[in-house]
Amino acid sequence: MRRSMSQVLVLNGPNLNLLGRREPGTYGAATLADVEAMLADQAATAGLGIDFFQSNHEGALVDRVQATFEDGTRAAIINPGALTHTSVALRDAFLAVSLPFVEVHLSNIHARESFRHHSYLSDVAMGTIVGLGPLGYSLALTAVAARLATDA
Ligand code: DHK
Repeated sequence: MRRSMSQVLVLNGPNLNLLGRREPGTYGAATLADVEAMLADQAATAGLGIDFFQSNHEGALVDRVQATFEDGTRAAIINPGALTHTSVALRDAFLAVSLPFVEVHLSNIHARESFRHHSYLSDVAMGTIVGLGPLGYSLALTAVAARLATDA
């Protein structure tokens, strides 16, 4: 059966609600609303349904990933913020629901402090995009759309 709308979920973790105001030299001038508006336009052009969720709380993000079991979400894009480097729970949530996802970081985490070099998500992600600013989210959506087109 072919679905008319594919559902993509865009997740952002702690402190990403402050984009545009937070360390702009590292994270840029675009706000999260700017990024989400760009992705909404891109998704509409691609005929994809898209949802957004940001939280500063690990458990809320785990709950949202778990909810994809039932809500028709077929792939995700996530910038987990600092939870990238700490959260076994978020990793396990993605594995629990078998949801394909792309991991995005605005900054190049490999060019920063060593504690940012390890991600608990990268080895179970479809792919990772780092260091390209908001463009990384757009490239991730392109990759997810291609994946959903082949899975349809
Ligand atoms: C965002 C954060 O909040 C940091 O904790 C990560 C990531 C990097 C980013 O580059 O988008 O280490």
